[in-house]
Amino acid sequence: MSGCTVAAIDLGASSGRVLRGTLDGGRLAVEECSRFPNGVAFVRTAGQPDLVWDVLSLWRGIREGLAEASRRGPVEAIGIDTWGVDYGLLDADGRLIGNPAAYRSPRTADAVVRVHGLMPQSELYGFNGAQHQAFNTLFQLVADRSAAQAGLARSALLIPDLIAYWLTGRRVCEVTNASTTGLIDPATRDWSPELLDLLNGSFGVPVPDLLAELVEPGTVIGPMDLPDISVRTSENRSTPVVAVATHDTASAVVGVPAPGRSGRFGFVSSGTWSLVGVELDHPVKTDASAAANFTNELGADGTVRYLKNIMGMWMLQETLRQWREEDGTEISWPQACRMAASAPSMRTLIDVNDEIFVAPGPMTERIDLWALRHGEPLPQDRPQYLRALIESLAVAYRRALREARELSGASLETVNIVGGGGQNELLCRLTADATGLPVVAGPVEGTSMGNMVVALRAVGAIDGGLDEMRQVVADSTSTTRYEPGPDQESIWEAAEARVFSPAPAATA
Ligand code: ADP
Ligand code: LRH
Repeated sequence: MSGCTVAAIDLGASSGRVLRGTLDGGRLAVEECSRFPNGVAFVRTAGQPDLVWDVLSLWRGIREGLAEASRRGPVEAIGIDTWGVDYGLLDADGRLIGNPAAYRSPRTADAVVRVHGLMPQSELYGFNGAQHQAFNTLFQLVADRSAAQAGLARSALLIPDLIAYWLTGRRVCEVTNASTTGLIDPATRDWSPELLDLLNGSFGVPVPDLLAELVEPGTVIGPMDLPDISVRTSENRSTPVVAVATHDTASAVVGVPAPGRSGRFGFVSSGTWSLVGVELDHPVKTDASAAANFTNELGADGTVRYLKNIMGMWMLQETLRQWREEDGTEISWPQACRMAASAPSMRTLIDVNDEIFVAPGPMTERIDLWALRHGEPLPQDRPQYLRALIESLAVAYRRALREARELSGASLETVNIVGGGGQNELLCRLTADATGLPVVAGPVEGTSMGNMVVALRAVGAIDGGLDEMRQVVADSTSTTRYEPGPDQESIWEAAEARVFSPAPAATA
């Protein structure tokens, strides 16, 4: 085959994939080489009663996927992207100490109190511009400090950097993902000295020694170096691993098919989470931004992803799992969307970002609890639960995009939805109505395409910046456009008020 082929390792919270992407005549053709399940695992062995990632099973899936990618032909570069914030600890010999904890583990509650006791969120925000989330790496490192393993740990590698280390033997810390740690100053794109001092001085976490050298997206880490799996370039060299925009959201934003429109599209990276925001060329660290809990994560090519985490498809995933486990009902995604579409609109609305929805486990009781506490009617059947979740997501998107505009001054022409959630037609349509903006859905593979175009540029197959990379994505995929319906503003304004300023409810 002609053209230039790269492989993307894309680990999402619900599944992992290895894909090949071939750039030929300006178009990128993507093929899946392997897909393997992912999810947080409860580990109840003595000494580790916590939520962890089964990283060795992911590693097995990656190895099989790379072997398959290589069987199909030469590969000029490999890029890795995964979810943010989590890390593996390595000992002095570079061996992984235990399974990496998963961000849904509640183990950081005490660490949050202790950190905020020394430096309140408003002051932290002045340094890191990061939204408060109890799972930010900063709090996880404090929570891990007294664990026996922390005494052994010599190195902490975020998940994509851990995979890159296993593939190449080299340790780096790619900056887009590092920006999810809560330890980066988004203005300098470097570690915040004040926050490293806080971790080291007040909590004895041995930073910066634990942290690897920061690198920007596009940096070649090194050739793949595994004894038993060989992936080779067309010149028969061992394929280089490139630090792409290794935070999955950063790759997803590179993969938004809106060339030439940076700062004029709002994005929803829609998967297990919905990451909702705008792309800027500078961080916003005002008090109002801190109060709205917006984050300044770093993007490729010097950009800032100014966004808010919204609970996303997680609640739907867990609800479908609950029903499957309760009575064996298997509901596919298209079925779930049809069920929700058949239910009455605006019946039950909830704040999807309430902390009660973070932990794994049955959701319907928690939805009922929220509804009871806030004077919303309880859903009566399964379609009504699904409708409540999808409509409530649209309300949350509306609010986040309005805040993003107001706080950053961005003026938006479209909302671009990339990722698996872009296939949810009901949610796309409701988002157009709720925001009053046209929604452009696609590509589903935005994250892996964003991963691939940065790798392709690193090996010289694409020239230019974000516009050129986005042009490749735009030329290689079809998107679906949803126009907002007429006269929707007052309906959605009322919906937003119901969720975010509810009237006092009867006590449950
Ligand atoms: P992650 O990277 O977090 O694992 P993905 O980008 O793979 O997430 O998206 C997974 C989500 O995509 C699912 O939770 C589901 O909500 C949505 N999805 C997948 N397939 C469909 C479909 N056919 N119709 C509607 N939604 C879908
Ligand atoms: C989405 C994501 C998100 C993080 C969360 C931990 O997959 O990377 O951006 O906040 O996972």
